[in-house]
Amino acid sequence: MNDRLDAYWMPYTPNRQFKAAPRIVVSAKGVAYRTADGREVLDGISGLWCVGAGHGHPRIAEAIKRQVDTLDFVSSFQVGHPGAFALSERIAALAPPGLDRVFLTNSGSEAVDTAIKIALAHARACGQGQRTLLIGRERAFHGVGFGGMSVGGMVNNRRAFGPVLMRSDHLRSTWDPATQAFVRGQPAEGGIALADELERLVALHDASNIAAVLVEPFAGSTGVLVPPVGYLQRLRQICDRHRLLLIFDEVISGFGRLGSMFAAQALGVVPDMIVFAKTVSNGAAPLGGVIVRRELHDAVMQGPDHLAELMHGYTWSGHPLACAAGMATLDVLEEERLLQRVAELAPQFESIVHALADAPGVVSIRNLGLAAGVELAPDPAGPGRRGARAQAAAFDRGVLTRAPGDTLILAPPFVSTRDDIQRMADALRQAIVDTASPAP
Ligand code: PXG
Ligand code: PLP
Repeated sequence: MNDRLDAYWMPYTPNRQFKAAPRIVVSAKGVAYRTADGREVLDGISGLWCVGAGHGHPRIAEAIKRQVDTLDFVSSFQVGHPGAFALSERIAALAPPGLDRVFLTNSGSEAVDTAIKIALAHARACGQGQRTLLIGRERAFHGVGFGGMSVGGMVNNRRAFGPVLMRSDHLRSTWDPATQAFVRGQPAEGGIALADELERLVALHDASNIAAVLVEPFAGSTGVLVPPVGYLQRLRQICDRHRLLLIFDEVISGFGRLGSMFAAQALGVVPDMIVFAKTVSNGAAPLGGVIVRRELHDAVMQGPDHLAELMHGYTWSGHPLACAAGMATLDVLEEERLLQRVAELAPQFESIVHALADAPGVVSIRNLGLAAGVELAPDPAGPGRRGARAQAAAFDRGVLTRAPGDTLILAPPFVSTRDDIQRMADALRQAIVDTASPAP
C-alpha cells in the first residue's frame, strides 16, 4: 500500500479497500475522466449527480477565474456583493411562482439543515413552537447533517448516530418490487394509498406537533426509486388539509435532471420550500441553498431590528466564486438548451438502460429523466457485495458508476450524446457480466 494515501480519511469510501487498489483521476473534459494511468473513464453519474453541463466547461471556468481576480471573498454577514443578490434573484425567477426567497449554503446537507431550521423558526414565529417533529420517508437521503440524518431514512447512515437524532417519523418507501421491478418512468398504480400513510402519521402525532414533511421527489442516492403518479399531489393535499409545510429535497432533481428546472415543475406539485445543490454550480464550486415561499420568509422577518431575523448562516454562504459558477451554469443551461436536451434524450436513455434487463442477475431497472438504477441480485454472501464488485469492474471497463447496495446508478451528463450513453451502458453490461459469479 502506498503510504502517501494514508492521511486522507476518504468520505463515504471503504478506505482500506480503496487504498489497497486506488482509483485516481487526474483530469476531466466533457463526459470523460482521465485516470493517473492514462485511461479514459466515462462519467456515468455526472460527477456525483452534479456535472450536467459536462466537465471543464470553458464558460464556467472563465467566470470563476474572472471572479477570483475581482473579488475573491467578502463575508455575507452584514456586508454583501452583487453576485449573491443576482444569483438569488435568478434562481427565484426559475422556481415555481410564490417561491422567491433564496438562502445560500455550500452543500445539500447544509441546505437540508437550513430548511429544517427555517421550518422550526417559522413555526415559532407563528406562535407554534411545539411543532418540532419531522416527517421523512424510508430510504430517503437528505445529507449528513444532524437534521438531514434524522429525517433521512437510510439505516446505514443513521445506525452509528441514532441516540442523538432529532425526533422524526417516516413514511413507507414508495418502492414496491412486486409491481415496479421493470417500470419505465412513474408507476401508474398505488400512489394515493402510499401517500395516504401521511394521514396515519398525522393522526398518530397530531398536526400541531409536526414541523414539516420532507421528501425527495424521487429517491436518488438510494437507487432511483420513482413515486407512482399522483403520490406527490396527494402529499400536497394532505399537507394543505393539516397546514403542514411540504419541503422538496431537489438536490439531485433540481436544475435539469428531469428535463425541467425543478421536479416540482416536471411532476406538477409546488412545495413550500425547495432544497437545491449539486447541478446549480455544475460541480465547479460548492453551492447549495433553499428556495422559500415568500410568506414563510416574511413571517420570520420580525424581532428587534438590530438582530438577524434568522440566527443562521455559514462563513461561505454566498461565496463569490460559487455565485459566479452558479450564474455561469445557469447561462449554459439556458444558452445550450440543456433542459430541452435532457427531455429529448430521456426516452432514448430509457430504452438503452432497459435493454440491460437480460444481463445476468438483473432483477430490476427504474428510470426517470436522466437517472436510472439497475439492480442486481445480491451475492449469496450478503447484500452490497455484488454492487461493490460491479462498481469496481465498471471503472475498469471505462465507466464511473455508484452502487448503493446492489443497484448500479446511471445518471449521464446532460451534454452526453446517444452514443456516449450507449457506451456507458455497454461498459455497465460488461461489469455485470464480469461479476455474474460470486467472489471466490
Ligand atoms: N439531499 C439529497 C436528495 C441528496 O442526494 C444531499 C441532500 C446532500 O448533499 P451534499 O452536497 O451535502 O452531499 C444529497 C447528496 C449517491 C450520492 O451515491 C448522493 C449524494 C451524495 C453522495 C452520494 O447517489 N447526494
Ligand atoms: N467552528 C468555529 C470555531 C467557527 O469559528 C466557525 C465559524 O466561524 C464554524 C465552526 C463554522 O464554520 P462555517 O461557517 O464554515 O460553517
